[in-house]
Amino acid sequence: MSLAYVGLGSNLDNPIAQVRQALGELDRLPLSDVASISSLYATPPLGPQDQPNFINAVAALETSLSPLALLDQLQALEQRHRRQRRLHWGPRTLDLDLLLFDRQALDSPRLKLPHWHMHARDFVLVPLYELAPDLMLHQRPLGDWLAELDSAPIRRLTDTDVTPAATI
Ligand code: A4P
Ligand code: MG
Repeated sequence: MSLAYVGLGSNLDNPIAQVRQALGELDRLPLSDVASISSLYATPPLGPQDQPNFINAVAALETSLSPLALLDQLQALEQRHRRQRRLHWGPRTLDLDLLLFDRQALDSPRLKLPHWHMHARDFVLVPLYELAPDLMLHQRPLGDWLAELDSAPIRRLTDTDVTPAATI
């Protein structure tokens, strides 16, 4: 069994519902179980600013899949959420990033581990820290990376936000 961390992001078509549905779908992936999930966060967009805020979360996944087989599954899941890749860093119904896979480091065009730039993104580090405060990233504790970021603009959703009628 390996332990993988998956970052979820959505800013189209009811993002809270997209992310919650995807968390259930991750749990049903073959040879995989969701071990824990972070809170959901409302986060200002990185990249083009003329797009809605994102909902972000991180899930820890216990899996017997290989890293590439897991990536295949994540991409198939994105497709099922009718994701269209139109604009780099543009709006999307569901983005699933494979953040970490055990301590593996990979640098191929299809899969880079740890995920590109995750160490500089509050919408990744804040939910990940909730799940794994003792994690090391590029030989540094996660908390050290986090301390360098201004995570003020991201907001943890509360129960009242996460109702079916909620909007962001
Ligand atoms: N790829 C390589 N490594 C990985 C990995 N570890 N996990 C390849 C997932 N994919 C990986 O990804 C492009 C290619 O990266 C894939 O073919 C895959 O084989 P993509 O998902 O098609 O494209 P993208 O998401 O538009 O580009 P990119 O650079 O991955 O963007 P990011 O890093 O995913 O950022 N703002 C907020 N607030 N919250 C967000 O979640 N997300 C993005 C997208 C921008 N702004 C955001 C957010
Ligand atoms: Mg991506």
